[in-house]
Amino acid sequence: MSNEKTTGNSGKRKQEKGAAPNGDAQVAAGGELHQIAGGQHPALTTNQGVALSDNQNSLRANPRGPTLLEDFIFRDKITHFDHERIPERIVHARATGAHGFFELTASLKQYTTARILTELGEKTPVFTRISTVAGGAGSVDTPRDVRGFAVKFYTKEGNWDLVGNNIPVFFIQDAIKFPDLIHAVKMEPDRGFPQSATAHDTFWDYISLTPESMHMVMWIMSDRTLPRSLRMIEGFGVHSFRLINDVGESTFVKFHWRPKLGLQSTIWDETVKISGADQDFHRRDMFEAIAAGNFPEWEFAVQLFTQEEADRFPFDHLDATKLIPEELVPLKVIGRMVLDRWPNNFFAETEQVAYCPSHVVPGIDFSNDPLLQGRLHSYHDTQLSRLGSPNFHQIPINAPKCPFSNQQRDGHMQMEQPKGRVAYEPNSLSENSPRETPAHGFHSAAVTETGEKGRIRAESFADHYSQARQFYRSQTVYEQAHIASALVFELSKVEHVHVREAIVGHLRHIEEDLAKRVAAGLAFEKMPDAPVTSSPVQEMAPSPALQIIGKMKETLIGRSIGILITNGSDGAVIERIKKAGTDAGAAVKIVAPKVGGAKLDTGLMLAVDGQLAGMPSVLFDAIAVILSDEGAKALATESAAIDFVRDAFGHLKAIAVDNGGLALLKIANVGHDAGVVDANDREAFIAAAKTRQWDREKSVRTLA
Ligand code: HDE
Repeated sequence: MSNEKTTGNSGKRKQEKGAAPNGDAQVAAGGELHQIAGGQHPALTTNQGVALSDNQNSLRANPRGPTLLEDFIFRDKITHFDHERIPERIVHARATGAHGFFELTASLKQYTTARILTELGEKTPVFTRISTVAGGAGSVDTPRDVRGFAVKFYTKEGNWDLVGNNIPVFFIQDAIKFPDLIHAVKMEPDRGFPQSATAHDTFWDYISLTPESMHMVMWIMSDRTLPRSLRMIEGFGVHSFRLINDVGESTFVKFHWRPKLGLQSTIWDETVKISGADQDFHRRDMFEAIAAGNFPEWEFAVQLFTQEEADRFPFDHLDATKLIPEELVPLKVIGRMVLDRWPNNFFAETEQVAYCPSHVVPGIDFSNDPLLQGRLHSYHDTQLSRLGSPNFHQIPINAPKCPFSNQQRDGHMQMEQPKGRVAYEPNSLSENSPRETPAHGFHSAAVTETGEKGRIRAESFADHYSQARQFYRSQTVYEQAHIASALVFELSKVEHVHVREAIVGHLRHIEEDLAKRVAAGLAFEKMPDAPVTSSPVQEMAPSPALQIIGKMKETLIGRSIGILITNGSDGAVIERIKKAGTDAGAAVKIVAPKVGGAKLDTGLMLAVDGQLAGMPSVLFDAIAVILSDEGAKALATESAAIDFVRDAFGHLKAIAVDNGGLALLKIANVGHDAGVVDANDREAFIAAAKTRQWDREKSVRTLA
């Protein structure tokens, strides 16, 4: 058959040959390369390797007639397409992933045999996936939500998955409660909303009946759940694990990731607006950082402690609603992780990666934390239905990079072709089949377990409020106000008054003042009773390490500055601000009413990075507004320009202005404080841009 098929319109037909738009010849044959459009292109084939002569027209009985069932090329393509999606993760569906490496800088040889924790300077490849929890795969990057922080280390002794979160504690103490917690937070089943939000009745109803969640509630109502960038979050293994050394002794360990760029969060109103301006805010930020060679980096640290030390803690470390304050057990930094490569393919890697907390290597073991124990089952189980086969470990992103071999056989999508007649162990028929390695193989910690069998929660798990109080009291006044306001916001979305009251009742155990602020924010006429608790609240010393503001670094590295200009703006001032920002490490972007550019006072047409309506100030950490008088006048009736400056001020950002910029601020009724500086005082602008103007907040919004 000729390559020139009849479509009934020969002029259109030529255009539809999209693969060769310039009309170069395309003669396909399986597996061969062909010269098309000046490049070497492989032939387009079916999955059986048969070359396609036409990828634009299905086979029809006549040019305008029915499509034929015979068209195996159409069916090959469409059937595969119909099956492109796999079930998304029940939780943590939305994520950003990247490759990188882990490098050990201090050996833990005394504590463990795991080579990844003892071989100094070794670079171990990793794949890290950072996720939100509640939303579906297509949800926005910036809801108020916990971030998952999962790292797969491809060690020489097998894969080790550290599947943590950006918050060091969790909602519940026992894995059997997890399905209820998740059903409560996910969209309500009768109405199918809200997508990815805790601000609704079923979530707070469940929480009000689950006092063990109160410590986690303080964390999720803090700005920890509103990260400025995934590069600016901490990661925590949450549970206690064990390390086992060469003489079989075990030590408890908690794992921590600390971002090199410091911690930073956004303001709630800013977060809401970012969700509208850029639904992929975090994914894009990570993508652009890696593409620019600004590789995200974290320190890896451990808290090590013995059973005897644990026995003296004023809480049970096996309870995942508790953390070990850094002041009690200091962090020891032992390594770093750098993410330096974006995946080639989102589905193949970020979607198909399968983390399981049960993936550990010799020298690392589990504690008895009942939440961890449940997770050891759940993740492997979920991968079986998500990836559809017990052979998911053979998918390249999941396969160990060290040799692996056993007598497991067959199953869906088996990629391996084991040789020989032996598929069992022990055997005497094969010289070279895999055998146990008692000396170096995986050993569990030899611990003695005693006690009564039963569905019993340990008495040591009964204290639900002390660490919640410690967290709240450790925050700066600004952060406390954000927590109180977040509670008012969320509970204001709850329709059932008894649920609002029950939560405020719990807050009374945490901090009476917090309860009062929230009650006032909800316009309660009288304070609800606090629930009965069997465990008195303990006073624990405040831990400044629990703040965000205390851990924010005064730097512009990893941050961005937006300069708003119009026709007639002062080119020299723009250039100097841009240089000052770039020299300080910021990414500087120019925003103008038209994407094609703006004609400066010099007559030069300056290229811009974004159009005003599509690049609001919520996408920047600080702004400069450099306008001619006419420019300021023109923007006076432009709501995107008014919002640009008003939001920057409302989100406590530094603003540099020239005369035109100042005029716009006046039109927008934006105030003037230490964070609003003359564009010629670049030093003052850069200093103000490195932080947020916290004191300004009381002048721009009513906080609880
Ligand atoms: Fe998960 N969790 N989880 N979780 N979790 C999943 O596994 C589960 C918990 C965490 O990027 C699921 O592969 C149970 C704590 C992360 O692919 C599922 C319990 C922590 C990710 C599951 C918990 C986490 C998951 C869904 C209560 C912090 C995303 C898809 C005992 C330490 C990993 C999947 C990725 C994902 C179960 C609680 C972190 C259903 C039963 C605590 C980062 O298996």
